Amino acid sequence: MGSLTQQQLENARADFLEYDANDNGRVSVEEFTLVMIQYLSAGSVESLLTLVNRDGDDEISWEEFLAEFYG
Ligand SMILES: [Ca+2]
Ligand SMILES: [Ca+2]
Repeated sequence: MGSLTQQQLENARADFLEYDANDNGRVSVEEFTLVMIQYLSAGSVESLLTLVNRDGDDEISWEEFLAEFYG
């Protein structure tokens, strides 16, 4: 994650915020699911969530997002 350029970080941040439907700066598991379910089956979304949401709480933190998609 330390090897990302400033531009990559900005792109990642923009991607992250696209999941944040209620604009509170955090992406809940529900928000993430609502986006992903448009592209993946329910089972695939669930599998993806177990990978991304490493600590198993009810939101995808910025760190979790970066680690999974840009790590
Ligand atoms: Ca949110
Ligand atoms: Ca989490």
